[in-house]
Amino acid sequence: MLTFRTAGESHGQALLTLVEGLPAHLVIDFEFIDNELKRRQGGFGRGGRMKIERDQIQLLSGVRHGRTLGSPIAMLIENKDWVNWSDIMSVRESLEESTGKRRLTRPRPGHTDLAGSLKFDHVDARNVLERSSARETAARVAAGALAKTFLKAFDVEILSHTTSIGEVRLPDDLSVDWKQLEAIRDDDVVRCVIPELAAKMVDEIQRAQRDGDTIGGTFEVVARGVPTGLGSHTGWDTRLDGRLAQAIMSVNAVKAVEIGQGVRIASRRGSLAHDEIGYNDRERRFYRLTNRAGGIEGGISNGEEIRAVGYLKPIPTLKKALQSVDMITKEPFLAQHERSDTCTVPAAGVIGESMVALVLAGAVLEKFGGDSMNETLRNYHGYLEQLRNF
Ligand code: EPS
Repeated sequence: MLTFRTAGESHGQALLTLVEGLPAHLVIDFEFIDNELKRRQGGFGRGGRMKIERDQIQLLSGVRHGRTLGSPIAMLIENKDWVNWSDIMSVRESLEESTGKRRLTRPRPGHTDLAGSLKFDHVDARNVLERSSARETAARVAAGALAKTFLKAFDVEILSHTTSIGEVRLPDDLSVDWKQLEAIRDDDVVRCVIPELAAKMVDEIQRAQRDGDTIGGTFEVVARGVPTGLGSHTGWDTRLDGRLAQAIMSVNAVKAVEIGQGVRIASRRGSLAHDEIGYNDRERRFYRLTNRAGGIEGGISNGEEIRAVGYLKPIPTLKKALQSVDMITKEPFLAQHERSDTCTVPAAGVIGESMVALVLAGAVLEKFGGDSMNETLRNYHGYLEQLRNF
């Protein structure tokens, strides 16, 4: 079973990721992992923090001479900003003066501040927000990069693009193809495939910035090369669509997930909602004339591209603060403002890719098993032969 865990506070010393269950002999591409981290750091609308951080992994265990050992893999990403917070975020008991600094007692509506403080009995919401911060997603992307590396051995590739920022959106019926996704440059500021819309998206973010406001949007993750048969209809928690939805929904600020055209087909008739079936004699495989289902039927991958859309709310740290109540005095106040981003949709697409990669890599290992890459690949190729002979 593939599992991963992260640890670390946003302004603590470092972020950590522990990945368990990858087979032995997977060749690690260190540059690829760092490049994935860099992709996540980009995007128009990020705040001052991204000028400080230069995310890179230190791989600490589970790999020897560039290959996985089959043992737990530990990775560390330094928080460069920590030097400015080492007293405030000290793990040891600290001076009264530094514990009081950067205290947050006026919770931001839409943030974890209040619910988390009440639940964990903290009078300083910093004890909550430091972990709920989207900084944690850097550690997820490191794990996701390993999952992507693993999937590549099975010819599965994953990319994403921005489908809307605020009111600026791609046409509903436009299906962006793989070539268009590949053409998005790593340093693209909004990661939208239509240049005129990309320019409007930048405007939309700038306007929000000027107003001291924030803005949300949507991204689509596409996985190609996924074999038929990942996930299962046999249990509520084995369904691949449900697992993907949970994984994408867990990305900070994501409030809804759509598989394929799931939201859009809810208002259509059945005759315009499903994907008709064809058979390719030469390749000896079934295929679909359309892909409204986003590559999953009955919770099982059907061999078409897997497509999932994440919907992000505008992030809740606003310069133009909303009404709140001080947690200690109970007096009404405007919520506290922290340095933050205006828009994180382009970065969220990269994080979405990682979450999809982790779910798919887990589903591949569940189906094909194996302790070494040779064993997993042998089982996989045997299964492909079975499909061709069906
Ligand atoms: C975040 C607030 C900002 C973001 C941060 C997420 O950080 P800071 O409070 O240091 O300005 O930049 O995102 C990251 C650090 C990152 O790596 O994505 C928040 O409150 O969620």
